Amino acid sequence: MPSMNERYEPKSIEPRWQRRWDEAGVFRAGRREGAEKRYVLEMFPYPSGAMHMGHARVYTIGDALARLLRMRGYDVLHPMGFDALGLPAENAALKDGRHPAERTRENIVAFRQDMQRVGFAFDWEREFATCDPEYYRWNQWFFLRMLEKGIVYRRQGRANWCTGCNTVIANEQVVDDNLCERCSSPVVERVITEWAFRITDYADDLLAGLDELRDWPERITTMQRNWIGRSEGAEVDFAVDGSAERIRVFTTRVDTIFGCTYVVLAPEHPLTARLTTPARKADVQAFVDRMARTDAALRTGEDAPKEGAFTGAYAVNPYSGEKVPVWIANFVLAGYGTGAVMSVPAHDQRDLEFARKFALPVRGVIQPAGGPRLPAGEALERASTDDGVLVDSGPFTGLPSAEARRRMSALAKEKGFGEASVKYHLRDWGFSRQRYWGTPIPIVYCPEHGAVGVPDADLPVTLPDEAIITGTGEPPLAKVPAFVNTTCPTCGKPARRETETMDTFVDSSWYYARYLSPRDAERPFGQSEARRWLPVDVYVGGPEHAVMHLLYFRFWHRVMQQLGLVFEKEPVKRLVTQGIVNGPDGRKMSKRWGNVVQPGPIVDRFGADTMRMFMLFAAPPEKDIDWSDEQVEGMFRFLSRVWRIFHARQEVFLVPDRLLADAAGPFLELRRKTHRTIKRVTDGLEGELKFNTAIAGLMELVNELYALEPASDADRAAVKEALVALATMLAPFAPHVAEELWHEVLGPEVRDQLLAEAPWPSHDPALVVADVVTVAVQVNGKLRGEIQVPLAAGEPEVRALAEREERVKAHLAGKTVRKVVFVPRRLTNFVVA
Ligand code: ANZ
Repeated sequence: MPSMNERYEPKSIEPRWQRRWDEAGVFRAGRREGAEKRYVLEMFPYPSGAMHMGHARVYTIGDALARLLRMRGYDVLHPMGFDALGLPAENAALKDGRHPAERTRENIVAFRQDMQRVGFAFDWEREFATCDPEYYRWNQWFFLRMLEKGIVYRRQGRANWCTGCNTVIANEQVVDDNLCERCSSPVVERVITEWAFRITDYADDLLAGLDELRDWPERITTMQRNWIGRSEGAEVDFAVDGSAERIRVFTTRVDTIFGCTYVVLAPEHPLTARLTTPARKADVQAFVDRMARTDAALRTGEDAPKEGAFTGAYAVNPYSGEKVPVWIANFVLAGYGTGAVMSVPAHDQRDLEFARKFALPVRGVIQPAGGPRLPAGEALERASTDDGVLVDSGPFTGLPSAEARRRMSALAKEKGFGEASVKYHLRDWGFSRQRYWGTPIPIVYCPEHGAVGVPDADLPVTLPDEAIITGTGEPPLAKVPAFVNTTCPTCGKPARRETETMDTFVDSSWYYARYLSPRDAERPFGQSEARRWLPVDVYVGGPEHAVMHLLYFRFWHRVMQQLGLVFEKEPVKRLVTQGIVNGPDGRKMSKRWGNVVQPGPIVDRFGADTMRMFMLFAAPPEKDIDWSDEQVEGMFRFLSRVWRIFHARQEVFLVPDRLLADAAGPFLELRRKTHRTIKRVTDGLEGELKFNTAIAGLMELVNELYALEPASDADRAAVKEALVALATMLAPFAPHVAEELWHEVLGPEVRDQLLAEAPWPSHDPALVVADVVTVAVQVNGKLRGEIQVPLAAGEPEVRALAEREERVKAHLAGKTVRKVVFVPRRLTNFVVA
């Protein structure tokens, strides 16, 4: 008789199985060659001091899925690494003077330990950190390939300068009210030279790809679509009255041009100074200066009051010949379109607000189809922005908007004053950073040869150990002469190294591919590995990455495809964005609210399995959850209850399975319950990730088990079947206790095996049907038998069962069935010759 420990003690169980899994290497990918692959990935962490609840949740979700898929027979790749470069380590170094490398290494050790204690099934042999020179050398290698292809270039431009981090940051890192996403300091515009990726060349392709991403949350693809912001429109030239200058505007609504009553330039527009009449100079200059000090987001926000100044100049509408005044205004940006707009206050709300403020005329020219007549301009309360039919629009009057846009663009082209045009809100990705803790950009500046790429053979260009971290905005690398002074790869004469480093979003743009061959010293990753493992099947991470990382890595994947390294366009088939773990008070966990719960102490107190079960049971992956001590305790009680039912039923462990066939009455019902639970749990898991309903199903099964007291060996066999199914299905969620109980119940049968790679159970369809009916079976109209069939059974199923009936068989023997008359739930009649 087996003898189980009476109490559930996770502390004595969890480390033991973690060791066993590790020794057996069960989580190593590539051990099931013939099997289909699945690549499950979670966004890798920035290794700050310790793992927090957000991490614990995302890795628990990915882990449950990876474990499930392994049990379902796939060859699973589930790797982990560290996104280790970046500003936080450098900012911390500024405070306490410790070297970022040292701090990062320490953090990684601590973080890895935290993860291992939760029992995540990672293939740790593939681990790397992006601060390893053996990783970032490939960032440099990619940079050089992209330089060759013209995808990387040096530009002079306006960049977002974070006044806190003292570095350039990407557009995507500027959040509401022009603050730095990371440190919340104000962001200002600065003119700088920088390196940039031509991501805009990929705008259309990135957009088109979104249509194929059917397994991404629509919210994310919509955000990407808006971020790329493709606008179809037209560019049209307005001649400046009395001058040879032309103002080119970009509009998406050229059909409204007969309603244009003024033209607006961005204050920074090069024509602003040239057009302004002497009388208006002082006013205009004052306005331009003020705008230079106001940030773009505040200027153009929908609620921002409309402000502007008249330049004194007039422009000529190329379609109507009408002269309209030229203004400058806060809401027109230099960086979008052509930096100039034709204003149609009747049909554009911003233009209307501006017109009201400065008493400019309002003239409606689009009659909404079927709507009430457009009021006169003076009476218009809100701009009417819908398409409709053109009125008062010269030769275009009467045309529908879309048709008018086509014809008007064609006319502009024909007459040479414009053309159809497509604009994007997406900007090229400036990735120069004036900081230390990043990938050095592999460029050497030679007085004779200019910017020369470092030869591949000299990679990696490693970060010097000596880190003079200034935080003042000058590149720290510029202060390390041993790094800066080098020779030109082309002529060998003295030259200087580039001292900027790469944005850390470069690191995360291709790390998923490095996991395929993390130790490869010849290439970023192997091609046969790419064929085997890519794309990532399921990627789990935070929705906050909708337009940064998740756009950049789609871009990078396309570049890798161009380089022949990968064989499909998209890096990730299915994206799962997990919700937040809030504090017990429903607010985001934060030191400020004092509501932070750390995973470490929870694991100490209740065990990793309880924490994992809580996370998975609280809500489906995409939903936010509130931490709840009561629910965590409830989960611990549930696992203890599971434990105790195994303990209470130890006598069933040794019963042979063949007795199952004899189970009857409530124990046949238990068998049905077991198989229905298998079906229910399985159905919602792989596809829909319904971990919470799966766990609910297991809870019901446990209740059922408590309600029954087995008396015969057939009863015991049914209980054993349920216990085995329970332990097996618990494995993805609470893997340690599941492994322990599975070994208890199956004992010598599974001695050297591990549940972590055991097959997932399958249900017996006959036991799953809810209800059965008795159906008469006739042969040539004579009753020859009665059979029990599932209520919902269709003809083929009933016929197959009927043909197996002994008496029916006898009457069919040697005859040909001409026809089968089938009445659902009533009868089946074989007409034979
Ligand atoms: C005239 C017009 C009439 C417009 C109308 C709209 C409605 P999206 O869709 O975002 O591409 N625009 C163009 N360049 C601009 C700039 N640099 N700064 C601010 N606004 C700019 O927006 C295109 C529309 O935004 C353009 O079409 C233009 O206003 C304005 F009934 O032209 B429209």
